[in-house]
Amino acid sequence: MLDLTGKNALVTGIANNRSIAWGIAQQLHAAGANLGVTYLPDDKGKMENKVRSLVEPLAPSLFLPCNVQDDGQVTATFDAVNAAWGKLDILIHCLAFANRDDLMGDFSAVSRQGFQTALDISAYSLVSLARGAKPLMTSGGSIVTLTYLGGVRVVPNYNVMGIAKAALEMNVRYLAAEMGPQQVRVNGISAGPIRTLASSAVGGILDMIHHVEAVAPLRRTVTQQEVGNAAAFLSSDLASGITGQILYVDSGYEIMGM
Ligand code: NAD
Ligand code: 0WE
Repeated sequence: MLDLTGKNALVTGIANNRSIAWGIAQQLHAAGANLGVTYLPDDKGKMENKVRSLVEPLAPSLFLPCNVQDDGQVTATFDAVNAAWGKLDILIHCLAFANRDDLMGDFSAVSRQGFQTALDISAYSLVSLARGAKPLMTSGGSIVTLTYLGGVRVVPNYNVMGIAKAALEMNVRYLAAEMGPQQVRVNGISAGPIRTLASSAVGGILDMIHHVEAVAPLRRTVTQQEVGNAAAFLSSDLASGITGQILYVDSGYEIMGM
């Protein structure tokens, strides 16, 4: 049985009720985990209020602002985890960002600044969050991040995000090798396209979803709940022998060549 009772789980990347991180948080909660939630703070506190009321039914024991571009906020997040829990078992990294203009047109048009922003928020953040989590994962642990096929193959318009996901997936392997001796496992889930805040802002996402529905072995897209179930599995002792892997939760789309 999938049992996460007694485990402390920190979930990043919840923006609204369509977020993949929200699907993951619900499954971790259902499996009995004690939750901490971080959100991306904005000037007016709108995101804070929205996420706070969304996650209320899951009764998180920590609710913290964490903009991963701010090292101070990352440090403060793990200081708060240490103070409240003393130990961390599960870290969910479920965030990404590139400038909208860089997700259309010629890939080669990306600026140095745009490249740095995408790689900073979408890839380096796994390194900084893992570094913060490492000393708190004193009885082993599990780190799970979200990636996409566009980091392995060319997907039109995914552009600089593809390079960021390639870096993210390599981060998974280097972090898994480093943290394995202390029984911290690091894995990625490569999800098929799902309608979320991030993906809906992208032109043509519906066409991509229809393409998956037509050609993927399961002839449908995946849900946030299905990704959440895979994340709960990877976070649990059922996956105790699995580290450094990318698990495709994509209705089988990745295996197809035609
Ligand atoms: P989403 O918009 O719900 O989540 C993206 C999150 O990133 C938001 O919560 C946002 O607040 C957060 N974020 C952005 N910049 C940040 C920063 N500087 N600091 C902290 N947080 C920041 O969209 P989603 O689709 O649920 O995306 C979650 C993850 O899933 C991303 O890594 C994305 O690449 C990945 N993914 C999405 C799909 C898809 O089709 N939706 C498919 C595969 C992988
Ligand atoms: O990782 C993602 C989404 C990443 C994303 C989306 C946005 C839109 C709004 C990162 N940054 C931004 N910045 C914004 O301003 N996905 C896997 C979903 C996605 O995005 C695509 C896709 C798919 C699938 C972009 C182009 C092509 C396909």
